[in-house]
Amino acid sequence: MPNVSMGTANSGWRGSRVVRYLLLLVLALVAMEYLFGSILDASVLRSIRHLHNDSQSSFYAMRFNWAKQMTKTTQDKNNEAESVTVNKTIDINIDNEATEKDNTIYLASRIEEGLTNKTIEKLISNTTEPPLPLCEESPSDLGPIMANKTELQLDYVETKYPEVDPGGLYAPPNCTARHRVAIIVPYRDREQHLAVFLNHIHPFLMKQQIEYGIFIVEQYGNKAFNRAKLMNVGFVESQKQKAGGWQCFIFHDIDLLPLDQRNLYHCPEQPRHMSALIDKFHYKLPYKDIFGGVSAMTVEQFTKVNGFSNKYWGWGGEDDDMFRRLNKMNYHLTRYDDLSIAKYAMLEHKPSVANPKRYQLLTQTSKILKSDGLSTLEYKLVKVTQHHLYTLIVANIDEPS
Ligand code: NGS
Repeated sequence: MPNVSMGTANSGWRGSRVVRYLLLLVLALVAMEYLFGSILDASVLRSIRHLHNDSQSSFYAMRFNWAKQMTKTTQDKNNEAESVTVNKTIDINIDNEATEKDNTIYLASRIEEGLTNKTIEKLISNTTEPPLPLCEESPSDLGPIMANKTELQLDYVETKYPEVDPGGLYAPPNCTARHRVAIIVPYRDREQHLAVFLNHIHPFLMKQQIEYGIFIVEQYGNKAFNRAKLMNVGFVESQKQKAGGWQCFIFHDIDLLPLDQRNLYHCPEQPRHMSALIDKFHYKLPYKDIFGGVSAMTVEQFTKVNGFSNKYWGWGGEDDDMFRRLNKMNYHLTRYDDLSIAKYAMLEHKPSVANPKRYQLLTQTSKILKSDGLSTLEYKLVKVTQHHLYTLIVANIDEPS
């Protein structure tokens, strides 16, 4: 009997011990779950917080830009050029500290796992601040500036202007820009000019509080230079790079540096010739109808005239051809009333080889306008690369088109 009672007492004691162990186990599980959950949450939050936060970090701008590029690339996986763009931007990112690298890997792996565009957009849209006020049409502190023509190393210039996003893209940080402007620069073998041009043009444009991108369009191969066809390529390719597209195009020789910030890089109602007065020509307009050097056209104006002619190989005439196209389509060339605003400095270079056919071509402009230009443009895109201060578009334009 005592054994029985002892047994009963023992089993009662054992029973309550089991209950206590069970309780402890449950508590431990709850604690582990709590901790485990927190760890998981924290890792996700750390990555997302990186997208949301940290406005002091200049890396933020790059990452944000990269995420935007990712969105774009997932929309068009067949476009090799855009993939190149993304790779380049990732290269820039992975130079940064380890945690940022982890976050890049995290985001990249999520994208590989098949994260949809929508989800990425959601991550991005969560970062969107309330809309900023509109920028001023013409900021009040603009005025004449000097041009530094001294030789510079491109690598050095590329280390300047951290406020510019990869690809030479910029939007004012404190206001919403009124103008979205693509600067199209035809290019070949002028690295010296490129460095001086970028060093001058970025601070000049930032001061005007516009949203802009610098597109250097390089001719591949050895055929005679075709400035006008490169402009057409720049127009088409830069539009592909910009969600919603650019509204205004400034076609810009690389050897011209604007000397007055009041020379606004916008597109007025009629096409504007910007580079009226150049130091090399003693600040005198060479002739009334000149449309070369730097000129501004809206998307509508440029497409209505079917872009530039593709037929001008070698120096001269292609800008006069554009002048005729504009007249033919009932546009008229404009300049600033106060011409002193339109002053430029020209960088030294060897004279280019003139196109002997240019005068003959000019006699045909109005007849062939519709069958020569954007509508018949043919080229092979060699590559598109985002450098810090510019997007480089290399194109083989050898096809006669
Ligand atoms: C004209 C050219 C234009 C050129 C302008 C100024 O003679 O293409 O000179 O050139 N027209 C013809 O040759 C038909 S500049 O001295 O600024 O390089 O833009």
